[in-house]
Amino acid sequence: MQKSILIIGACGQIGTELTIALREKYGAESVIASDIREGSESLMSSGPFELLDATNYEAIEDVVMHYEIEEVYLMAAMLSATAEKFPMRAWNLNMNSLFNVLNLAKEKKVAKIFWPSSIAVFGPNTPKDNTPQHTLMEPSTVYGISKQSGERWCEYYFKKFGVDVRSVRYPGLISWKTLPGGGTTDYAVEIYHKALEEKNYTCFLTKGTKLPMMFMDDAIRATISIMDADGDTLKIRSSYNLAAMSFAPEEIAKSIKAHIPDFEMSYEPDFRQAIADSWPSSVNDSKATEDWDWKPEFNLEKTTKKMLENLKG
Ligand code: AKB
Repeated sequence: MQKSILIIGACGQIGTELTIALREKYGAESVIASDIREGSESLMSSGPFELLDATNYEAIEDVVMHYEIEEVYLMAAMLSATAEKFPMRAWNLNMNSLFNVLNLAKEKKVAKIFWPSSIAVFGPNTPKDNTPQHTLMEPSTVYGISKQSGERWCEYYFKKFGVDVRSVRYPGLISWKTLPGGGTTDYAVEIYHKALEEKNYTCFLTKGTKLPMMFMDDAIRATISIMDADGDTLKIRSSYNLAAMSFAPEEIAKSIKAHIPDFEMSYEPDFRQAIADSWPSSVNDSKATEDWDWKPEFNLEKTTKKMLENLKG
């Protein structure tokens, strides 16, 4: 099936792999990658690219009209750790970019939107284990507040204006093609690079900090499958809980040690510890399974094997 897709924030950790996956599915010329900066050679050479500021409504509108875009994936955002350093910049980027695409859909200039939320919508008063879809939230980080507000706005635009917006709450994402930037769960990617390069890693979270995580292939599959789902089956238009595995730093270290026996890890927790402590240890994603058949494929062992194989090259 042919359709015209715009990815905003295509050069980041998720955007890079999403662009490649969508180009494989719909054809390179149908998927327009865009970002405020250019991305990897493989992304730039695999199809059309536009330099685009996600906070500039007119610029997005021009690209949408030029390519007759039907679907927008808005992947541009400032993540949790950086957002604590630049609260107003984070708020402006995360909220204005969302309003831009919601308003384009409200004006019927695009038909469907994907917008990512995060486990950061939960806060210190949320039940920590097997966190339900609907529960007390009260996020205590700038990033979490922006994602929680974004969820409310998505649901509002769906109910009030019929905007077809779809969303999942990503856990920490582990990938080898592109490094993450500015998140609290980034340690779970850095650790593989350091294990191969230096055989040791100093973790910025302490032992026992168990967080929900997911391998990128699962995240991309979830993203494409919620966008492919029949809209009538999607009962949640804020954002779906999404889960695959949960682990603490010492558990990922152990899984790496099974492949690199002399790998050592030490702990030097910094300001990101407080962010991690405010998030759930595991989330319940049964609504995603019920409504659009979500099922993860990667556990920690499979993820470690894939990461080390691919990073070794
Ligand atoms: C972060 O750590 O900020 C992100 C997230 C969990 O949304 N990876």
